[in-house]
This record gives sequence, structure tokens and C-alpha cells, in this order.
Amino acid sequence: MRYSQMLIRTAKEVPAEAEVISHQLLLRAGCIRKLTSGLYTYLPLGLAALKKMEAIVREEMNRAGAQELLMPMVQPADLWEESGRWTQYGPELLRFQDRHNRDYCLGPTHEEVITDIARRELHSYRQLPVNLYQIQTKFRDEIRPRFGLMRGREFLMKDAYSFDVSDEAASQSYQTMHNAYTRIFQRCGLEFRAVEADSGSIGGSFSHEFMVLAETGEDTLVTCRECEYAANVEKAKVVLPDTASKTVPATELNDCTKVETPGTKTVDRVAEFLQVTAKDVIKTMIYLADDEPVAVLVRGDREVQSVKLKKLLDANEVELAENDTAWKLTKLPVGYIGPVNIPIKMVADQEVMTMINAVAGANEKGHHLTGVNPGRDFSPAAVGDLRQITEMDCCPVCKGSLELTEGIEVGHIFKLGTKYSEAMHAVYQDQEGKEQTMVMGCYGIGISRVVAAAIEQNHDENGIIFPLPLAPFQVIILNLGIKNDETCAATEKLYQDLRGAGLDVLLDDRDERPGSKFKDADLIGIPYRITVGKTWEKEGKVEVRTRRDGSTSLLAYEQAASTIATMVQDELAALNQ
Ligand code: 9G3
Repeated sequence: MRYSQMLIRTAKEVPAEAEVISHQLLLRAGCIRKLTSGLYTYLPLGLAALKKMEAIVREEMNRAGAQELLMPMVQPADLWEESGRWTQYGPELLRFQDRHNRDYCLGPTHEEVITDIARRELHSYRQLPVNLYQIQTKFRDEIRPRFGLMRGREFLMKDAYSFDVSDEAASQSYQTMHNAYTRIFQRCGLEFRAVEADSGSIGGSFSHEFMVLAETGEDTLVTCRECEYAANVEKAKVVLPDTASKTVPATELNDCTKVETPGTKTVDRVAEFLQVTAKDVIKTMIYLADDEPVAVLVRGDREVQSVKLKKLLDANEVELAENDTAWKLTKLPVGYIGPVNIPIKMVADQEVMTMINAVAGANEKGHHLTGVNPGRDFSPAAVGDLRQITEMDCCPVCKGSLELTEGIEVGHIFKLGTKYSEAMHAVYQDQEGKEQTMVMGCYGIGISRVVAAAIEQNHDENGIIFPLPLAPFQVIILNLGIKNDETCAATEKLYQDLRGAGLDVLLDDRDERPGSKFKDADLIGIPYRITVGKTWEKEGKVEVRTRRDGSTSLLAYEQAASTIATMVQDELAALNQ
């Protein structure tokens, strides 16, 4: 492709609305343009990168034995009524009517549609296992689309669905996808982790997320330094230290006593006032679980992990109640709320139940209780692992030390079980001719999000550093002597030779100053840059520069095409092991 003819308009200024680097650089490099909130046009450069990712995904899904199909984006409401999800989802599911006043939604995912296909097309155990996938636009009406392609309302997803005769067969399909995903993200040249994850409302029992490591990632994952354990913090299991299980003789339990503690609405204030530490205080927070107030107890120096809370309460939504809401709903004095004789449902993190002679709110303004002992003075409706894991906790598998890092979720695979096949009667005949329900799995990759995540992980102050497998072009040739016919002829031949070697090449043939050509080449992040200018005129040499580490080498013009083709092919081959 010739730069002078391509629709690429780079920009120096950082767009105000872009809050994360990938959004800024995708706009500045002329890869995307915003149509409206959460909706983006992929300009040719951005589309080329998207297509590279799509090709890698398609190749590995096919290699894993999956079959590609394409479902409609518009979905009839009745399938969602069969699965029970038509009413389960709120405004994030964009619903509308057609001219006959029939209800539809824009597909945010396709469990219902694919299960309808399965129940019509699959009838015998001999046809299973089968894995069907598509690469297609999804729509989720996010309330606040942000971060460009990272959280758009319309995005490109590969979604796959597996159908098996049994749970153990489904585990095999799951493992096949886990392996395929590992290959996909290795081939993209991205640093990633597969982590145990919460399955959320999709149903099913088991899931893994594939995270691209980047400090701007919205997700936090915990990994063990000693073993392979890795989990999203929403799921990571907190194990209590052995000391926690010790029981103390009743004589050591103080009496539960009310004390005046004026002006101590926070854990730190009451700890200071009573000369104890936050570890001695029971923190009582009011959450709304599906709009029901619930008191949640954690040790004073801990944080609640809301996804763990949601799971323990089996709630659709949980959120921390604002102070005035808490007061209105419970008539309890915020800052002095505690577990003893609390008039609402109460659940506790497991660690709270090991506390002895703790401090807690007295449910009376300006007062706290000391000598509070769980079990004797209060009994929660439920106890579980509710708190945010920390680097001070030990690995739940090997007791090793843990590390917390940020990540961007780019893939998520689920053991779905029979949630949809049961609801929609997707059954097959087994060897004995008996009707059995198919066991499903579903597997997603946010293809457009991977492009953004790749930039979050690979950029510098000069712009994007595309990993070679995702780069819109592998090589950019800068013609610095466009007034010189010989130089133009030399760049033209180099361009044709490299394309002849199967490379994706961008020829910068613009009548621009060398400086702006260098800046643009860095900004759009093309992995290899070849300069044809004075050095070629004088010594017949061209300079090739690697974008990632800035290393350069001078090549005799005659060897340039074959040498660079080999560099590119060797780098790609190294990632395809
Ligand atoms: C909805 C809306 C948003 C949603 C869903 C449904 C997420 C929904 C979970 C999944 C699970 C997997 C197949 C590919 C991989 C992910 N957001 N999920 O089901 F109606 Cl509005 O999509 N689906």
C-alpha cells in the first residue's frame, strides 16, 4: 500500500476524551474514528490490525476442530423468553420492535441462538462432540462506554459453543479450548495469564479468563510466585492462617461492654480512641443485595470483594449503600453500626469469626462495644470468604507468596453445563436410544479489545509498538529522496520485492520532510522501518530499524529484501511454536 493514497491521517495532539493510552494512540494513529458514544469506525489501518487478530483466532479455532458459522445479530425475544433471560437483563440488552411489533434484541451474546440451532440439528450421540463458533459484532448498551475499543458498546467477538454427551466429555472440550486460547495469545506475541474466574450470571460452574498484563487493566489478578496458581481477585480463595483456628478458654473472653466513643465514625478513629488497631475492630458495612439491605462484616483492615459477596448471597446485584440510604433503610447510625442485635440480615467474612474481644459499633450514635466475641455475642446468617485477597495472603494451593497484577480480560471460557440445553430442550439420543440433555461450554474472545490491549501493553512515548503478528503492516519503507528518480526506482523495487516475499508493506511515498515520516512510522507502530535516502545514494545501503528496541542495521541494497523477509519470517516462526 502507498501511504500517499491510503486514508491515514495521524495527529500530534492527544484527544481530550481519550483517557487510556490505547484509545489515544488508536485515534492519533488514524486507526479508528468515533461515530458516537461507544461506536467506532475502523479506518483501513485499524481494520488491518483487527483482521490480523481475526485470522489468528480463526486458524487456531479451526485447528482445534471447531466449525465456523455465522448467526444473525438481531435475535427474536422468544428465544430469550425460553431461557428466562429476557427479563433477567436490564437496559444493557438493547431491545426493539420490528414493523410487525414483534420484540427483538441486538445480540450481546448467542447462547440462545446456538442452542436453538443445536436442538434442531443435533439428535444423536454420534454427532457429538461439536464446537461451533462465529466471529461477529456484538452489542451491549453499556451505561458509560469508555476507553475506546476497550469498552465499546459494539465490538467484534469470537464466540464459540461446545456440545457434549456428558460433563467429563465437556471438560475435554473445555481443555481443548483452553489450549487453543493459549496458542492464540502466544501467537499474538502478548504477555498474558489464564486465571480462574467467577462465572457470573452466565451460569455453569467453572471458568477461566485470559488476561493481557497491563497496569492500566481494569481487572486484578493474583498469581503465586511458587506454583502455577492464578486467579481473578474476584474468585481468588483466601485461606485463613493456621493460628486462626485456635480456640481460647472462655475465661479469656471479656464481657461485651458499651463505651462512649464520640466522633469516631471510622475504623481508624475508633481504634485510635480505644488504643487498639484496625485488626481489633469489626467493620460493618451496609450493602444492597438486589435492593435488600444486608450488613456485611469484615475485619477493620480488610476490604469486601463484592463478587464474592454476590456469590455468597446468590444475588444478581450487590452494591455498597450510600450513607443516607443505609440510614433510611436500617435506621442505624452510620459509623456506629455493629453486629450485636442488628435488626437486618448479617453475613460475615470467615476471618471475623476468629476475632476475640473485638471492638464493634454499638448501633447507637457515639457508642461502640468492646469485648465482642463472635458466636457468643452475634451469629451471622452466613459466613464465607468475602474479602479482597492481598499480597500478604498465602497461595491457597501451595502456601507460596502471592503477587497482584493488573490485567485486561481479552478472553473468557466457561463450562456452561445444561443451563441453556435444559431450558430450551436441546437433547440427543444416547447409545441406548435414551434422551439425554447436551452439556455445553462457551468460549469468547474480544477481538477488537485484543487490539486495544496489545497497544496498552506495547507502546512508548513515540506511539504504538505493534506486536508483529498484529501489525497492520510488517514493514514500512520511507522514501527520503522523492525528488530523486533513482531513489524512487530503488524504493519501488524494494517495495515490490518485499511484497513478492509475502510481506505486508507500506511505502511512504509522500512529499513530506524526513522528520515527519520518521514520527509517523513510530506513531503507527510498524515493526520494521526501512530508510532509503542519502546513505543509499552514496553507499548503496539502506537502514532497517526495529521499532520495538530501536536497533538499526545497514544492509547492502541487493540483500535488503531477502534479509528483511527472513527477519520477519523468523520472528513470526518463533511465536508459532
Ligand atoms: C446480555 C447482556 C450482556 C451480557 C450477557 C447477556 C455478558 C452475557 C456473559 C457472556 C458469556 C459468554 C459466549 C461467549 C463468551 C462469553 N454480558 N454475558 O451473557 F444479555 Cl446485555 O456473554 N457468551
